[in-house]
Amino acid sequence: MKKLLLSLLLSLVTLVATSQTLTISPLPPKITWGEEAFSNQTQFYIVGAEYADSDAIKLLSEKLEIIGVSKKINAKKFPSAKPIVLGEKGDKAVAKFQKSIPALNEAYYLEVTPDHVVIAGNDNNGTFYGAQTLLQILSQPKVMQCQIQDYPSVAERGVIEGFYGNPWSHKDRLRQFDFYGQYKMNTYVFGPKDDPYHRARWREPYPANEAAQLKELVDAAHKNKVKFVWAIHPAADIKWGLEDYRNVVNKLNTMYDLGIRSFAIFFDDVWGEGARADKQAELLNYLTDEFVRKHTDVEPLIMCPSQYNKSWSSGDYLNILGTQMYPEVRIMWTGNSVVDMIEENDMKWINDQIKRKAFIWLNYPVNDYCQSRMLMGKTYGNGLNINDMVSGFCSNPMEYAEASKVSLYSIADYTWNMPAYDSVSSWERAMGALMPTCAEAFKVFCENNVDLGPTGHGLRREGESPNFNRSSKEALIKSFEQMVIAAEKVYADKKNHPEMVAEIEPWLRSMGLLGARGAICVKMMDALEQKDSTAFIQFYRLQTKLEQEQKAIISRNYEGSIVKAKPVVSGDVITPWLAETIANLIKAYKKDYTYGIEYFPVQAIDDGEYFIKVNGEYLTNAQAGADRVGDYPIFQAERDVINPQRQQWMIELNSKTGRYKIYNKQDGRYLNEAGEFWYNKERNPFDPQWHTYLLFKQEGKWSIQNAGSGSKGYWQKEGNRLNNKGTGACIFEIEKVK
Ligand code: LOG
Repeated sequence: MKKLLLSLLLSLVTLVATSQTLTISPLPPKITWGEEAFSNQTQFYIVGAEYADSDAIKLLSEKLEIIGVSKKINAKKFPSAKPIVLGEKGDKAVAKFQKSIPALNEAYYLEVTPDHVVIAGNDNNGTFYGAQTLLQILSQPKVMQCQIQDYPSVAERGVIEGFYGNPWSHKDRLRQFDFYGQYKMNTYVFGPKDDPYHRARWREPYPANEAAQLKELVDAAHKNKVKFVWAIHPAADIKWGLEDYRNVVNKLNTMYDLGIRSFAIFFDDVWGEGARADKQAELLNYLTDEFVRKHTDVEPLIMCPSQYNKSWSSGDYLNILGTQMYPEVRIMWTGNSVVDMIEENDMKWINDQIKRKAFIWLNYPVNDYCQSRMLMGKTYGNGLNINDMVSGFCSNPMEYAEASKVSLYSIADYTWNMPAYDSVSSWERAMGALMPTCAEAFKVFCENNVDLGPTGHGLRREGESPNFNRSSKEALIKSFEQMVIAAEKVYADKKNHPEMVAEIEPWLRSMGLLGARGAICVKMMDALEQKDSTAFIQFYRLQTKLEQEQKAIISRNYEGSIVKAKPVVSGDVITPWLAETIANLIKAYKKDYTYGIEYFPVQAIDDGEYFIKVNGEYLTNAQAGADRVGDYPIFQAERDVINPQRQQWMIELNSKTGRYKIYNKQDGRYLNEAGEFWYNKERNPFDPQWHTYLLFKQEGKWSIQNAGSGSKGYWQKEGNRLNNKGTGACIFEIEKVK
C-alpha cells in the first residue's frame, strides 16, 4: 500500500515537472498537450515553402533560427534540427494532415511531436495563424507536444480607429498591425475623425507623402493578414446627387491605387440632410454599382449609419436602410447606446431592423469623451453567444495606441473564441504579454485606471483600485507605497517599452504623486492625534505642493495635439477619498487650532444654519414634504414663527467638490440647479456633482452660482421664486441663525 502511494506520488511529481501549461492567446477551441517534445534551443528547417503562405514563411524566418528552406538538409551537419512542415489544404507537403484541418475560414491544424512540427492551414490566413501559435509555443522554456485545431468565432475581428482627437501616428499603426497579426485580428478600419482627408476634406486626395505612408501601412497590414478598410465620412456637407457621388467614387479610386480593397462610408454624428436614410441607401447602392462592381477585387461596403445605436433610433430610418440598401452592404452598430456592451437580445433587435447581421462598432476602450481617464481595466460585459449574430466586431480604442492594447488583447481573445472568453484571465495575460519585465507594477497601474466616472454616455467600469485598503493607517500606508513604487518601476522600464511608457507617463506620474500625497495624509492623521500642530501644518503644506504638481500634469501637450487631458487616477476611489479625508482633517484641526490656518483654502462661509433673503424676504420651504420633487421654495416677507425651520437653510462645504450644498432644515430636501427642491437625502443621496454651489461675497451680500454638472447659472429672484438666470450680482443676504 505504502509503495503504491509512493509511486503514485512520484508519478504526480514527474507530471508536474514535465507538463508545462501554456495558455495560447487567443485560446484555441481544441487543444491536447503531451510531454516535452524538444528544447526551445532547437534549430528548424522548413518543408513546403514553395506553395505555403509566404507571410507565414517570412514570419517564421524572421523569428526563428531557420537553417534552410528545403527537404534536402544535410542531416549530418544538423543532427538535431527539426522540420516545420507547412502549407494549405491541397498542398503536397501537408497532404497527410488534410483530414485534421477544420473546414472553416482561417482554420489550421498544428502538431508538435519530437520529430516534427506541422502547420496545415485551411487557407493562407490559417497557415499564418498556425505559425503565430507556434511562436507562442516556442517562446516557452520547454516545447511541449501538442495537437491543435483552431478557428475563429467571428469572421471580421479587430479595430476601428474611429475616435475624435489625435489620430494614431504612422509608427503606432505599424506596431498595431504586428500586434493584430500576433493575436489573430484580421480587420482594421481607418476612420479617425480628425484625419482631414477622412472627414473635413473628404473630396480631396491625400498629399503625395501621406499617400505614400498609407501605402506602406496597407502593405504592413496585409503582411499581418489584416484587412485595411479605409473609411470616408462625407456626411457633414455632402450634396445628394451625382456630382458628389462621383466625388466619393473618385476618392475611393485614389485609395484603391494605394492597394486598399475594402471601404466604409460613415454617417455618424450628423443631423439633418446628411442623415437621410433614403439618400444614404441611394449613395451606397450607387457606390456598389459604380465602384465595387467595377473592380473584381473590392469587398462589399461597410456603412456606419446616423442612427447607430438604439437610443438614437427613431422613425423608419433603420427600416429604410434595411430594405432599400443592397443586402451585401454591412451596417455598423454600437449597441443600445453610443457606449455600450453588446448582448444577444440587442443583436436580435438590430438584425431584425436592418435585415442583415450588424457589424459591431464597440465604443470601448475609446476615451475621447472622458479624456482624463485611461481605460486599462477588464473588457467585460459582451455576450458570449453572439458570434453567429454579428458580421464583424471591431473595437474603437483610445488615441493612446499602445495603452489600448490591454483591451484590444481581450477583444482578440473574445472574437476568436467567444464561448471560452474569460475577461479576468484575458486581462491578466494581456498585462503580462505587454509589459513582461514589470508585469506586477503595470497591473497596479491598470487597476488604478479603470472607471470613467459619470459621463453623458453612462458606461461605468467596476473594480477600480481593488487593493486600496483603508482598514488601518498601516494598511493605508501600504496601499500608497504600492502606488509610488509601481509608478517608479513602470517608469524605470521605459527602455524596454518606450511606446507604452511615453503614453501613460502623465498618468504614471499622477499615480506616484497621488500615492505620495496619500502617505502624507496619513502623517497628518498622526500629527493630529499627537496634537502636533506644527507637524500637521508642515505635512499639509507638503501635500498641497504635491497636489499642485499633480494638477499641473497635462497629457499630450505637444505640437499638433488636439486633445490636452488632465490625468485623473483612481478617479472613483482614491482621488475622492483623499480629497474628502484631507478636508475633514482640516475641519477637525480648525476646531482646536489656529496655527497655520492661513494655509488652508479660504472657506467663503462656515458650515451652519442660515436665513437666505433677498431685499429682506425669506426664502421659505412653503410646502414641506420629504418625498416631493420639483416644487420650489418661495420668498416670503414674514418670519415663519410656527415652523421656523422652513426658513432655515443648512449650508455646508462639500469636501468632495470644494463647493457648498444647500438644504432645508424642515425636510432635508436639497435645492437643485434650477433652485427647485430635490429629494431628501434618505430617498436619494445627495449628488455633489449636481447639487453644489459656489458662493461669492461683495459688500456684505452674496451671489450663488451653480457648478459641477449643474450649468454655471447664478440664482436670482424672479417674482416670488428662484431661477438660475441671474447675472451674478450679489443680491442675497445670508444670515446666520442665532
Ligand atoms: C462616434 C465616435 C466616438 C464615440 C465615442 C460612433 C459611431 N461615432 O458619439 O467617433 O469615438 O462616439 O465618443 C461617437 O460611435 N459619437
